[in-house]
This record gives sequence, structure tokens and C-alpha cells, in this order.
Amino acid sequence: MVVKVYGQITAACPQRVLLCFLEKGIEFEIIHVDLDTLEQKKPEHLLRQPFGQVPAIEDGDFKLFESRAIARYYATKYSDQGTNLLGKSLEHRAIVDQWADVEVHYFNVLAHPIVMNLVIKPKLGEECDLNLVEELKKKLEVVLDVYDNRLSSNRFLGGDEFTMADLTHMPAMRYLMSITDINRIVKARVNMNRWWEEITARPSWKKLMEMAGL
Ligand SMILES: N[C@@H](CCC(=O)N[C@@H](CS)C(=O)NCC(=O)O)C(=O)O
Repeated sequence: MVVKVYGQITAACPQRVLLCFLEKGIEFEIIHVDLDTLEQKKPEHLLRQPFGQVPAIEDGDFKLFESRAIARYYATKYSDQGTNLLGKSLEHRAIVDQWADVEVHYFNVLAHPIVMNLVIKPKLGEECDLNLVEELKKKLEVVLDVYDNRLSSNRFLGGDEFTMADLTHMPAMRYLMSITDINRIVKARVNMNRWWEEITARPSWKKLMEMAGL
């Protein structure tokens, strides 16, 4: 069954789901929800995603929202198909989960407001809080030091193989890398830079970027 993904392909959270589908070889159809015209706030979309955001999926009668929950569900459902994103033993899986949780609780809490203030708000003509951004950037540097250290002895965040721990960072990392200062901060960290170059060379990422016209 082809999975319907409601979202906008240029937005980070739908990209998390699509990247998972591309790694797993899962067929999908994108149903465009236009963020510029606030289609995500319309009653028909609120039935799919009650917080008025994207993505949401429909797979036959099965419906789900929250990009990380969707990606985890399909990585589990199709664990033997395509890239194993979950980890191969209980312990490996716990380490993958650990770094995937780090993305939510340490990385995204900084990356999201930085991207909102430096990329999204300027596009919408809204005012940005540059003092806040400076504070967030300092905190981000500390987090990236932890990543750089982890990646000094591990090829990927979850260990020797590319997993959900890496995948889940990629959409917001792309936005961060488009910000000159942050690009410099990442490039100054040799191991993080090596990791970013490697994961963005994956066919799934290249395909996603091509589909999104990015
Ligand atoms: N935790 C949610 C966050 C969803 C989210 O922030 N989606 C953004 C696009 S990346 C969105 O819909 N933005 C438009 C809005 O908030 O109105 C998820 O991971 O699915």
C-alpha cells in the first residue's frame, strides 16, 4: 500500500519521514499541504494533525502524526527491508534511541528557534530576536562539541552504521548549514564535518534534495 504523506516537501519534519521511506524503500505519495497559505490550520488538516502542523500520514485506515513517531513506526514495521535504522541488538538499539533522544532534547530545542529566527521569520517578514539567537548559538556550540567528541571514535552517532540517530538530525541540520555562522561552527569540528559530508552523500538524501528542488 502506498503511504500518503501530508506535508510540504521543503519543510524539515515531513523530510524526516520521507528520508526514512527512501532509506527503507517504502512507496509514498506526497499530498501537498501548503504552509505559505496556512493550509495546515484548516479543519480538514486538523483532523489529521490536531496541532495544525505537518507531517501526517495515512496508510489505508491507519493514521499517524509526529514525524519521529512515524519514522520509528515504519523503521520497526519494515525492519528487514532497506537500511536497518534501529540497531541490531537490544544494546545497539538503546544507543540509537539515546542519540535520537539527544536530537529532540538537546539539538532540536536549539536548532528550531535558531532556524525560526534566522530563516523562517525573515521569509515571512516577521521580526527576529537576534539576542536570543546569539545565546542559542553559544549553547549549540556546546552540544556540537559533544557530537564532535562522539564522532571522533564512532563513524555515526549510533556506532558503526547509519541509523535513525543520524537520519533524524538531517532536515534541521540542513537548515543550520545554510546559516553562514553555523556552517562555520560545524566545519570547524573535524569529526562532525566528516559525518555531515558522509551522511549527505547517501542516495536517499540526494534523492530527497532533488525531489524538494533544494
Ligand atoms: N513535532 C512535530 C513538529 C511539526 C512541525 O513543527 N512542523 C512544521 C514544519 S517542519 C510546521 O508544520 N510548521 C507550520 C506551522 O507550525 O504552522 C513533528 O515532528 O511532526
